[in-house]
Amino acid sequence: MSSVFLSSSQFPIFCNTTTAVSATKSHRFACQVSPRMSMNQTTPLDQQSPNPKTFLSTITTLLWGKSLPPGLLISTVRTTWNSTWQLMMSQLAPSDSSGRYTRPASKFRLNPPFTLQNSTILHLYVGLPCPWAHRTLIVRALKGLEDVVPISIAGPGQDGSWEFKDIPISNKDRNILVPGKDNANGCRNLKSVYGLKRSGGYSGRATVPMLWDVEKKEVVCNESYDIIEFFNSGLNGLARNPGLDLSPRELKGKIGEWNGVIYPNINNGVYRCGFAQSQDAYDSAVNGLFTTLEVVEDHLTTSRYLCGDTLTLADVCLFTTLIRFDAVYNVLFKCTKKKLIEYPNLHGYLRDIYQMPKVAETCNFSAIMDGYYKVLFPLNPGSICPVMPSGCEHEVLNTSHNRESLSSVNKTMHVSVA
Ligand SMILES: N[C@@H](CCC(=O)N[C@@H](CS)C(=O)NCC(=O)O)C(=O)O
Repeated sequence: MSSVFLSSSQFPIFCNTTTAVSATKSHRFACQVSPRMSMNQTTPLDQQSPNPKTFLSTITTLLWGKSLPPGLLISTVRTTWNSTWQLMMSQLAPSDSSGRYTRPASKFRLNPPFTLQNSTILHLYVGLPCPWAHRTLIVRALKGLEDVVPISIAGPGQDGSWEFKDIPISNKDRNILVPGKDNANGCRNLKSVYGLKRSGGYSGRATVPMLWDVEKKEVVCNESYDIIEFFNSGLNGLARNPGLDLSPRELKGKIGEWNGVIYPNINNGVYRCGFAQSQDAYDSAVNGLFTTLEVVEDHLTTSRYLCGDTLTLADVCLFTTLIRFDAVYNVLFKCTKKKLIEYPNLHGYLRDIYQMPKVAETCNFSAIMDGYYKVLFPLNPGSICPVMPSGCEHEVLNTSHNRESLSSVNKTMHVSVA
């Protein structure tokens, strides 16, 4: 690569052998030099998006007086990028001293359990990419709580925070949930909703899912597991499907055991891979993840769901990670040892749950992919969203799973559809 100064009277811009740029006060042009294009061919610079290569070259030329030799350029950029990356990651994903991701605890817990009063009006705030919020959408749908707990669906904003947008109804696919406006408070973003809290104020992370008390203007809870337990058993007087119990007394022990394995190694395990800030931290996370997936794959050979014939809250929690696995975690979070589609039992189990009435409507793959690839900037600086793996298409997820045969009593989930 060689550098060329076009003219001392012009603003000196470094050009390599394939790109030449000149700029004068009155007229700015970019010349793309390629074997098929002569130096005389010009394109107005204003019509072009900024070329980061040229930008970098300009900076180095201004600071250094000439272009940096490639080796020095790479090591300078690597050092700068690395420090910036560490800084961004420490904001995005707090870690311990060995670079292991440590998920911040939820601030508002349902402990002791929330008691409904006659005047209570609940509202649920969610975001479609979020696996934790997805849990609450599934339990709400299975229990038939759509009228009792209306929702507002936020989308990720440019800075990664949750925002509301009024999407015209004509653009909405009616069979699938899409982001929209704040139907309870009319706020433009979730931070403002948290800010409306009457008692004590709040300046912490504005996370989804968040259950809101409309009358009292209070955050009821922002911990997904508390919310799904509450939806399962706390609103039966109002639910359309009160008979469905996703946490029956006799299975509570087993559910707890599975959650104790699945949460650290799979649900949070994928984040521990993606947000690892050292090789050791990644190695131990990825090892824990795939060892646990093998254990579950093995278990599902003879068991239809995690705790036997009955779908439970543990399955809901596992499902929302599995449904994102091939589209997001396998690629963006470096969970690369295997794709989910390579596990026949786990993939059949995924399809079994996906095909339950009302579950597919909660899975918006474009929103999921956009949310992760465009927002987690430090992991994907170019924001390029890859093509969706064919295994994640609705048609594939709708193929038969044949897992009914594993049920000792041939149970089919009964979910009343509105
Ligand atoms: N432990 C929480 C985790 C919730 C959470 O981390 N939500 C993320 C989206 S996946 C969020 O809203 N992050 C926004 C932020 O941290 O500012 C739960 O299970 O509900």
